[in-house]
Amino acid sequence: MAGLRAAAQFLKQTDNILVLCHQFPDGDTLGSAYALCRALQQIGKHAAVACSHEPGRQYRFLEDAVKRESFSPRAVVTVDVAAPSLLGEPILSRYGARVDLCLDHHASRQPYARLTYVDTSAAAAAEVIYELIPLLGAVVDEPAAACLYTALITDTNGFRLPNTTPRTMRIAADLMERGVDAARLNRLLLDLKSRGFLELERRALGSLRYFFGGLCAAVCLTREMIDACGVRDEETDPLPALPRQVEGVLVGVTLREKQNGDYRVSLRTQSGLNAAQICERFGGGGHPSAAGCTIRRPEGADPCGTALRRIVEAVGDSLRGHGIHAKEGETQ
Ligand SMILES: [Mn+2]
Repeated sequence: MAGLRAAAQFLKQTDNILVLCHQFPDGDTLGSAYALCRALQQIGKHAAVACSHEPGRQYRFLEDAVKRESFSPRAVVTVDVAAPSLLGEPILSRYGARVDLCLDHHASRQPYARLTYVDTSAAAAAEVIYELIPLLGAVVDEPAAACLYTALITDTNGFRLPNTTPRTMRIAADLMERGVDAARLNRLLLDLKSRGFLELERRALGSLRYFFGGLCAAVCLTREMIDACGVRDEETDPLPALPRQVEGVLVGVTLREKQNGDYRVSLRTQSGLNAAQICERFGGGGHPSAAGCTIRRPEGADPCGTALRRIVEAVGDSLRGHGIHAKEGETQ
């Protein structure tokens, strides 16, 4: 909390504050940034939010929480940004080297700001912002509460992930008491799918394959599939959750062809199998149960199959490393 008080003190003493989100912004970085920006405007500061990429359509309502202001920033704050590179372009070149304050909840991170406050026990950066707002002398009113609630359900996937704590639930309850329509936001942000996305999901399921007697499930999204459904790359983010939903699956693999022919691999694991360790073999990384890596332009007539074979081999090693001896190869 001492660090958070220092952060509040810094913000109270400055003005023309620019709040930065990470690239390909999700509900946490956006909701946290807009809630903070609103609180700053409430105490009479000039404040604005900036991001390298346009927010998805479902997040557009967050922008209504703040007045649009333009100024040349005197202070630069990041929320939910674990490393400057995650700011993306053009924000990285413009502000990456002059971040005054970093507010975050990521455990693996590099220090890059003059002042940093990180709470790794927070399920979302929004929990940090929720505690910061009263220290600024501002109040969490209904629009700010909606921003923070959006952030919470994004990073906890609707309070389903293990990062959800009693504190997360207490904050959510308080946000509801401040006027948040939780059911409406849950539907808007967790349930609603575009027809294009649903079609892509259908095709992804069509590509579903099982390995090791069903302990590993994999789906492959080719460029052709993604483009045919008219879905933007960042809209495919929820798909890696799909293969792991299957009963008995310990490792879910999702391959997605990028514009340049590389394959982005997303791994989701259960039962202590380390997804990050598997991805590190291919130069990637992440969390123990969710990680990613890139397979550079796999060769052959079936590049996705080639990429998948390499990943499945690594998954097999990981299973054996855990003393799990499953049937080799593909299964029905
Ligand atoms: Mn976050």
